[in-house]
Amino acid sequence: MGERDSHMQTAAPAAHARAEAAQTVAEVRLTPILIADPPLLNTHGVHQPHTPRLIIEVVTAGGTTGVGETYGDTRYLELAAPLAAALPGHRLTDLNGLSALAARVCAPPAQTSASVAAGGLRGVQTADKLRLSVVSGFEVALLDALGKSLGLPVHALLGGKVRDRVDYSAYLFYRLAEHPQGQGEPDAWGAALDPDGVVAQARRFADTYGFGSFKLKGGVFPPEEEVAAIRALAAAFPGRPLRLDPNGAWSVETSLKVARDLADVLEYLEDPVGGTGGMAEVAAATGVPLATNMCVTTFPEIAEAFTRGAVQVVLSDHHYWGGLRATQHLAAVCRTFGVGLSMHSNTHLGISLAAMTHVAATVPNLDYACDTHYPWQTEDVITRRHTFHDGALAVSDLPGLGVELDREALAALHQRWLDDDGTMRDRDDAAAMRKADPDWQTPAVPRW
Ligand code: GKR
Ligand code: MG
Repeated sequence: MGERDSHMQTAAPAAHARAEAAQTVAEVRLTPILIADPPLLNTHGVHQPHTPRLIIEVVTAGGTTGVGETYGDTRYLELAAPLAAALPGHRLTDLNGLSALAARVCAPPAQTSASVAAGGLRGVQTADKLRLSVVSGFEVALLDALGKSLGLPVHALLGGKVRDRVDYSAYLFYRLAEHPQGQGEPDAWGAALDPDGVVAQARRFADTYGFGSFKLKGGVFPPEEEVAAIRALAAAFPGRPLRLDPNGAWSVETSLKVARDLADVLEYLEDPVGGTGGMAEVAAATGVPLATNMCVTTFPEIAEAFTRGAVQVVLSDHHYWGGLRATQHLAAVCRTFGVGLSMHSNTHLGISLAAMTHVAATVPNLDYACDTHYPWQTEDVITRRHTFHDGALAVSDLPGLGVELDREALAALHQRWLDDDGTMRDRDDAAAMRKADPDWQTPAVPRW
């Protein structure tokens, strides 16, 4: 062996070791924040003026910072802290190891039983699901850092994009003009409490962002009023895909009546009734496709729902499914069973929207425009907000997620979290509603 060959043999592993060391996590920063949220109504109540999010930063030994975002309520922070403490020394590429590490270090939060706690707007909250929601924020931060250190966009790390644009849908809400008792800042949207208000809101969404499909958050008013609102949308936007989502507030009978009334205009009906059994009953008796982000929210829930034909569309959400790769796995299962795929959204900022867009770009069977709350969020922690054109976002080819943290904005929103007296650090739509109606309780289901 010549001198040059032997040098190459020792240099290559050395270069690899150096690259690997540079791609190792050196520090993790967790920043809980409170962001402004408008008075949007749902079947539980109304959004509070501020809502929590958690921003995760991982800094590598090579000095690269990756960012992630997830839910910021106390029970998520309690899980994120031990994972952040255990992460230094972890390789960015070891995403499988991240899940294993989280399973080891994240004890179930005190207020959630290891099995199943009360249902919410996003289905049951198991300890596993809470942990996965935290893991997903870290996975996104690791992928962002890895992409930045390699000069590759996150979609390339996920196998490559199959589309250059991702379509989003207008997320319409019944809403108040202002938060009860004058809390928070009023905005320019005004109230939307009837079909005219809903159509005016939809028009503004269509004119400003170009959205071509519309979802109305229902379960707020008696079903016949919500049917009238969907009818008004159908008349104002003929032929456009329409969806209605009462978050499981209806009985099987009511769900079937709404399905009959709106069969000619609905793209799908989302979680009309709570639980796989009820969804299966409704699905068996209507041709309107049923979508869910409530009864199929984890892998163990898939088998029963799919074999019973309870859902025709799953709304994936990388936060609670456990990350971007888990979303791809879910997509593969849906493809296998001929079940459609769309994307759910909860109040989120630009980091999560970037993550959603990257993974959505890699999924061949993304059959529907994705939900997003983003237009309702006027604050952000990234320097350049995302802009929708013709209802879609262009898929970024910049390294990582393609977003840059706005440190000043992050610090200000964190200060708001520090200053909060504890009332908004945990989302509580029923408590917010009690400011307007002191007797309000989260309604029992079925509500209608
Ligand atoms: O933000 O009020 C809301 C929504 O109801 C949200 O919490 C749901 O999780 O958007 C979600 C949904 O589609 O059910
Ligand atoms: Mg939903």
